Amino acid sequence: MKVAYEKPPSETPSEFGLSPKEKKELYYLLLKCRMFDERFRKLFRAGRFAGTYFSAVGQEATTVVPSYKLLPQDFIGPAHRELGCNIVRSPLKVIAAQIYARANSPDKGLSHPCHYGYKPANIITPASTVAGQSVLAVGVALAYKIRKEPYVALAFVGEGGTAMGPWYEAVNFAAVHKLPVVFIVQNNLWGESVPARLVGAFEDFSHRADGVGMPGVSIDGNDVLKVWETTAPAVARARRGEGPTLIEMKTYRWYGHSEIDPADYRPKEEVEYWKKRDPIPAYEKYLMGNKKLTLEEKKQIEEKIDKEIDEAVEFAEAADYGPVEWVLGDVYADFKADAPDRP
Ligand SMILES: Cc1ncc(C[n+]2csc(CCOP(=O)(O)OP(=O)(O)O)c2C)c(N)n1
Repeated sequence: MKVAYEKPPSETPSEFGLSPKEKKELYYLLLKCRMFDERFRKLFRAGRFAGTYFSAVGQEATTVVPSYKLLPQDFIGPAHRELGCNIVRSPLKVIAAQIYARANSPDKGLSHPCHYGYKPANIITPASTVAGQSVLAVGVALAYKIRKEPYVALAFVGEGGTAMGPWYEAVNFAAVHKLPVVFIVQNNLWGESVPARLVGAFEDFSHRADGVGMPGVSIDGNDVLKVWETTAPAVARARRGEGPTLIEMKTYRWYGHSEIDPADYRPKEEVEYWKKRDPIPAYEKYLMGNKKLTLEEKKQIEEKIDKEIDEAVEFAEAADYGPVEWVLGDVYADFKADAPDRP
């Protein structure tokens, strides 16, 4: 992995230092994201829910870390691989119900699996149209600016999505109007089976920022502390009204585009290379080396997460599907079939 374009953030990292307790909490969230993801891959393969499943294993740091310590009023515009944002801000049972497409999901079970959104967490259900969420995030940021509210929107997209016209329009508009947005581009080298080199004629996707007059930076998206030290200043800058930032995070998805994709278009060596750069053991090693985490604590955290996942799966599996009228109810005015209480 080459990062040719790394620029220092505008503030010194120490201003945004995490306490030992917060560092441990971040570890818990990263591990929860990984364990939930691996469990749901298995559940899909066991036929426990339909459709497909979009795993984000390997990319956890790029979503969990930027979502950590945001204000509740801050907004997140995720795409289909942003499980980590939801792990930080939404109850697991809500996420599980969405994947299972059950009536108690926030989207009434009507969206595609892994299109997680949860209004109380200020996370919008992503549009299936790639990059659509970046347009929405910019709209929300514009509202924050007009209302003079000190809140920030995070807009996530894959490197593939940055080739979309609407994404460019969103980034350009945010730069012109100095909107409080942080654009996070997760460059995992592949958009379905299309390699990054066929999407942008450069090594670093942060160059996309150059043409719109926005600061852009490329970083190792598998380095937990680096992600924090880059994202936190960008969020603070947006909150101060100084405008948007684009952060390219270089990372990798370990598995296929979704669970129905064997991903045999990728060289084995590439997969192995990135698996050795797993963000979670590297962070764990850092914590243990600095005596901020013990093996015993790690075991306790794993047991706690396992239990939380069991409960979320039970919640989803105990629920029904919504009636078919709900499909029409959200399209035609004549079909008024609103869902009952949802989580
Ligand atoms: C406009 C549009 N074109 C194609 C698709 C199908 N599609 C869904 S995700 C995806 C790949 C997106 O790649 P990237 O933005 O790099 O994100 P990643 O899947 O790698 O996380 C494609 C082609 C879509 N949903 N919308």
